[in-house]
Amino acid sequence: MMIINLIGLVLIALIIWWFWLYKPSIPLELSNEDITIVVNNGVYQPSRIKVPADKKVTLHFLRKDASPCASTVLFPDFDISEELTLAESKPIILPAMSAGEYPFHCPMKMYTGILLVE
Ligand SMILES: [Cu+2]
Repeated sequence: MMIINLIGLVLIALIIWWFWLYKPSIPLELSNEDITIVVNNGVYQPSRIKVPADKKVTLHFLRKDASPCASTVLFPDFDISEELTLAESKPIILPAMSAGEYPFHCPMKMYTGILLVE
């Protein structure tokens, strides 16, 4: 009984670590005109995106994860909430932004990313 409880606790800890604490160490900064962000395995790839200030930017979200978690992406600073269709590239047009950091994420913040506007 003890052992089973312990295994359960370890699993819960792993799940929390994966979804909320784990930050991939891969270089994830991208600055480009045409940015595609792949939504898969609990991460946006890339998840740190450099974009120029005072310019409209289009991000293309390509969702590969079938879980409902991956189906919506939010940009809270701009009141943007977009549905992503599985295996389709969805363009999201962002307004011209002033320099700063703007997060984006799924409704439960399991998927998280950040826009670095400079
Ligand atoms: Cu989620």
